[in-house]
Amino acid sequence: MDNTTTLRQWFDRVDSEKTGSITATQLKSALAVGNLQFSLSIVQQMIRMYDFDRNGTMSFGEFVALNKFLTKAQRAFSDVERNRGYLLPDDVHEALGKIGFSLDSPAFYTVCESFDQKKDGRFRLDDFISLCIFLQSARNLFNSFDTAKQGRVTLDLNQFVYCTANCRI
Ligand SMILES: [Ca+2]
Repeated sequence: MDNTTTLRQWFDRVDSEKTGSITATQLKSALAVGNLQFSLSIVQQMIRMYDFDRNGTMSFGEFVALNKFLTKAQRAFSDVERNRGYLLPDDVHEALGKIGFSLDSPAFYTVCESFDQKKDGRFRLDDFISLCIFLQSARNLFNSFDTAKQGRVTLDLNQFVYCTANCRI
């Protein structure tokens, strides 16, 4: 999906009640039709990331922004999947690098473990996208605390709880 007309048609189909915006449940089932299985909480996270007017649903403009991110993740996945249909952890590391995430080993392996849905060390496109959505939300949240742009934040317990609750998948 990379042209506006196709996106518009897709969006309008998903917006079955013609409200001009789509909900997390609608988005989840629409992605499932394309064989991408996401948990509702990941889909809610997708919406939160691009819900610029903070109304809890996704307008077409917000959806275009989300789609741009999804396309980027999808390209990184395709670049390294070598027609197997899945990524191994090393490939995940390489693909994440392509979209600008460089994690150290403890962070990387912890994230991999959380998003390896079937616990078989294989990351399908939906696993990989979920992982990217999580990392992007974590980065956005981190940046919102790192106002001095020092790559480091100090949190009190309330802020820490706020962060973990926000990133919980
Ligand atoms: Ca919105």
